Amino acid sequence: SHQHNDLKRDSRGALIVLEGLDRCGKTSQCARLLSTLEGLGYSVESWRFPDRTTGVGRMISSYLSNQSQLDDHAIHLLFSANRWEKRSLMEAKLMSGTTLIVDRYSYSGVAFSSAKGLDFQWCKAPEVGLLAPDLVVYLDISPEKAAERGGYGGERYEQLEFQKKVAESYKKLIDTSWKTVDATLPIEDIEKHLKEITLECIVECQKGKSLS
Ligand code: T5A
Ligand code: NA
Repeated sequence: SHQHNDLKRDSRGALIVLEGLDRCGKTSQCARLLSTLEGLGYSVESWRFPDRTTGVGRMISSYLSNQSQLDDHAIHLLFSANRWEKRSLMEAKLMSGTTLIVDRYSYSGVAFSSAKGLDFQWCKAPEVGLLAPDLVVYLDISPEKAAERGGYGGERYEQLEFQKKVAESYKKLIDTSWKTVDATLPIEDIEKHLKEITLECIVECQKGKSLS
């Protein structure tokens, strides 16, 4: 019917973010969630930050792989700029009805930089004005357990002592709106849980919750 078409056109996609320590399983779960939602007929895309494909992203990638050195503040602002350069495209996708599953977002920016000792509020400031997620899922794993997974690959932050500090920073960021999932469960169990909570969120957004 006419009304049905209007509803469809007006409904927007959901901005869903997965966060956690290195090796918590975000990338595996994003891929599974993408195919699950596609299978259900949803318009959905999988994104990740850092997006290493842009000019800024290449600077970040070079830093993470220890091929370049940067002041802690400078790299923090590059991570943030990497989100800002994608903001308008993200907004357009969401408004056109596409759900975005995002592997890391502003919270990673704040958690990792503040774990180096940078001021917490200073770290948050450049993120103000980016799109607010409709759902943040924290894949919860201890730094010790994460370190056992497939071995760290040697990127800059993949060290147990540093990851312990990142875990502490995340504890300061988590609020009641986040959903925490035990990341040590079998992959299939986490997948099932994520499917349930993301579907709930997508339905809410389709009902017309405005994008903040
Ligand atoms: N960063 C990022 C900042 O400092 N500031 C920022 O603003 C942003 C956005 C790069 C680094 O940049 C930092 C954070 C990072 O240190 P990245 O490229 O996203 O970020 O790298 P990671 O997030 O660290 O990606 P990883 O590949 O290390 O971890 P994932 O994606 O969490 O984990 P995944 O899915 O690849 O799984 C890791 C291993 O565990 C196994 C998998 O098979 C794999 O071997 N696994 C499980 N094993 C048992 N049980 C389960 N449930 C499992 N799930 C996965
Ligand atoms: Na990593």
